[in-house]
Amino acid sequence: MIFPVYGRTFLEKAAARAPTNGGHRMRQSKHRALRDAGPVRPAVVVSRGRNRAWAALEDGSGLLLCDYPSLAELPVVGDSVLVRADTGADGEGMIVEVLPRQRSIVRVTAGGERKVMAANVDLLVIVAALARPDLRYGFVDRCLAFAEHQRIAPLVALTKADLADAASIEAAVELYRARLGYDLVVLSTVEHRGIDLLAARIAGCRALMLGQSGVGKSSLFKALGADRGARVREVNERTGRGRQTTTSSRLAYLGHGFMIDTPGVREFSLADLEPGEIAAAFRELAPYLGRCRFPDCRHLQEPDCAVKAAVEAGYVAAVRYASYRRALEQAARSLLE
Ligand SMILES: Nc1nc2c(ncn2[C@@H]2O[C@H](COP(=O)(O)OP(=O)(O)OP(=O)(O)O)[C@@H](O)[C@H]2O)c(=O)[nH]1
Ligand SMILES: [Mg+2]
Ligand SMILES: [Zn+2]
Repeated sequence: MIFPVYGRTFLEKAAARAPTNGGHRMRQSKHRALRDAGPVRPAVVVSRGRNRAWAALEDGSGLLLCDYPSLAELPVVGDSVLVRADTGADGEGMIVEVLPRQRSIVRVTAGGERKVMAANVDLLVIVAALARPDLRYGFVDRCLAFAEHQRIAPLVALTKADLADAASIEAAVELYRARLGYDLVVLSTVEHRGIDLLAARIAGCRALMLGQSGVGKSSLFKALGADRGARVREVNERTGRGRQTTTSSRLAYLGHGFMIDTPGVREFSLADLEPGEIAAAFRELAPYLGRCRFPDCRHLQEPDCAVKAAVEAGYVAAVRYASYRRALEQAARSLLE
């Protein structure tokens, strides 16, 4: 069965067009009735549209399409909530409370806008294609720095291995796994490569996939079988370009954990971080920080910079240092805008 997430029902549309606010009054009284009636039940937000959210009841008994008229803050995917089910048993309900978040993933866009992407996530799966589009080290490095700063475990998931040559796969694996010690998996949904490894790695985790559009997040979601149980689907998954682009986040339970598929992000900036925090989030720079001539050294043009010396000596990879510089520039730019 497919439930529309964004699509307003015909009745809602008709009510919105009607000259009286009868529909509005009807919903108000429904909200009052729901607030006062029945026990509250724990649930998790699995998808959210503009005015309503899908919540999966924690006892596994199903999904409810919920209003949230009395909440000061919008619920986000991954939120643990308390809901009241509609007594009409038509699969509708109301979120009456969002339980305290253990953590929220706040993304700052290149324009400096803050977006809460998800709540209660403990594993950030950084998805990047090895080819088509080419691997963007800068993007991966900013996501890794974000994970370090937020103290969320990262996992680098490199997709489309079937389209990449062995040398470029080897270069990425050498850098991230061997040199920097990050968890990494090389994947191809076409060749079913690495999927079991990924499944084992995320088992029991509350994982969120982060990556640019078209890198293969939804394909992984599907390969993991996450879309099988997920009855929440978007209405217009298929865009005019004939490509399937995810337009809202959705969560699926996988055993004891969950996985969240997200819409592709165009940019990912570290605008919330001070320059010193950005340097500290590049883990291999740690031995050199505090050893420059100037205590507030940004490791750019300054003389006697221990970081630049380490890059020149080959102790720090040039591609990572380039990512660091770009992250600094980009963060400064989005603060100005
Ligand atoms: N050759 C190859 N193609 C892949 C692989 N994974 C995904 N693709 C293709 O890449 C395209 C984009 O895949 P999606 O899974 O929709 O990408 P996405 O990251 O979910 O994109 P957005 O929803 O826009 O963020 C599709 O045409 C997929 O068939 C892979 O491992 N190998
Ligand atoms: Mg997608
Ligand atoms: Zn320095």
